[in-house]
Amino acid sequence: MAELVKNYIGGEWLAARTGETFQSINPATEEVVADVARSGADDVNAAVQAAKAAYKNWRLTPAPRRGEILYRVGQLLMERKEDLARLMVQEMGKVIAEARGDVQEAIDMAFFMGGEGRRLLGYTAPVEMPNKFGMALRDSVGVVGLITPWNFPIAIPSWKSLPALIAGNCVVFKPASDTPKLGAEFVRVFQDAGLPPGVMNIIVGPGGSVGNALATHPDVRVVSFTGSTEVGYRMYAQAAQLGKKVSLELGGKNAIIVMDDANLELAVEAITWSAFGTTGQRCTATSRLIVQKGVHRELVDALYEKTKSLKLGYGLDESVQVGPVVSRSAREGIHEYVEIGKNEGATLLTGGGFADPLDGKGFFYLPTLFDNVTPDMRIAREEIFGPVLSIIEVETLDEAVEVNNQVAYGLSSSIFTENVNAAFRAIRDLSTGIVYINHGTTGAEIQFPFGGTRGTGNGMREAGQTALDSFTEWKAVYVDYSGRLQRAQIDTETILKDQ
Ligand code: UN1
Repeated sequence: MAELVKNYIGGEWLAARTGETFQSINPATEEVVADVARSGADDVNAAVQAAKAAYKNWRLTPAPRRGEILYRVGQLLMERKEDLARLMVQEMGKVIAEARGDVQEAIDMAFFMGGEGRRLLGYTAPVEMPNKFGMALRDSVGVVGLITPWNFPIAIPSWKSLPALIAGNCVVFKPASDTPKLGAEFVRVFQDAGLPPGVMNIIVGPGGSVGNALATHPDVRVVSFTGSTEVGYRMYAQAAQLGKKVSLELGGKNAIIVMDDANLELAVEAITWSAFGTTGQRCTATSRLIVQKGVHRELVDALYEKTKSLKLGYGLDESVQVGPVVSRSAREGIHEYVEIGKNEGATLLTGGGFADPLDGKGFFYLPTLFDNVTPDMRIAREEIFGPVLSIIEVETLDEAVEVNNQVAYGLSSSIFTENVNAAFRAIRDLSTGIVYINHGTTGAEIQFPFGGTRGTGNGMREAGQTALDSFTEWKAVYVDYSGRLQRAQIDTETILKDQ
């Protein structure tokens, strides 16, 4: 039996109370990466109780001290970067260079949020009365539940846990069932960095039982979820009944617009990277290419050649550019969309089927290009989460923007143009949470807000200082040092006269 991935509750690694296990599978080799505790609601409850108990001291620990622990987390992540990256390739399939980038994102976030330990800025403002002082402070909220996906198994947990912890909250973290070992190794970093027991807990297991129990637990004040729109909105509705704050990062249907005046060589590089990097399994991946008529043919020809040249295989091989998709069922879901695209009348240029670079092993799918896609087709509207790019031709910038904006999601968008006026119009009019000029739709940096409009979320943002909004509540404080009753809005004039 492989090593068992356990829960970390109150500073102890424990098997699930159910006694059951499941397996984490390498999507390239189909080997077992780990046996994993199949936890349930009782484990979640134990973790929430441990977090609640630890909160008493953690909220009172000065934020700069909390920040020092986060700096140690950053340091340990740096030391373990290569090991974590290799495990990531094995557990979810992304190629090694990208896996290193995933860990790097967490390192960046650890140092950024460590610095927040000496900021967590509030503000003061003048008040109406003499001898009175007013200030607004960020306050911790208590126990927060973090539910994360498999596609950024270290980065996304870092976006959620680090701001939550620096603000003085305690965490119960549920990693995706496809990447539980990475989740556990991430938490081990906090343990080794000296985070007090109970402040950070992990429960591994299926979304249906563990995720649900966490999102509906009465003692969990905030739920931060990244995953599918369907699950996210269901969770949002349940949490609303219980008065919880919810932060959602859901689907995307991101587009790159290429104008006639674009640098096409650059555009081809960027499109290929954004569409097929991480095998198209990023929320920010490019799944639509909106191309102006004049360069359609030339761009598609170049893109075709580039797409055909991509090397598929096991991501531990540094020369491999595209790894497998995460699971057998994910591959089937992608293939269903390809069939839908063909039935809708789109032109399949290349790809459209399983790939087999490892001779019968692994869940590989060929990078796929569909041309002559119209905006109403399902492959142009629905998130596929795989290496499938739909190409849509337009006549003008206005039409391109309209096509971009008419999908249900609004995470990331991009335009390639050498015309500064067109670029600024696009910045103004593209209705996504992230906009790129002359760069693909992926590659957000941690110091800026990350998130999207419409069906991509619920108006919250991760990363940057904005991340603190999810994990804090404002406390307004008034200090009256006049020694008398000064009624706001009422006594203003008389009190000033008495001065
Ligand atoms: C995601 O796909 O959910 O901007 C996160 C990017 C990465 C993060 C993606 N920094 O593509």
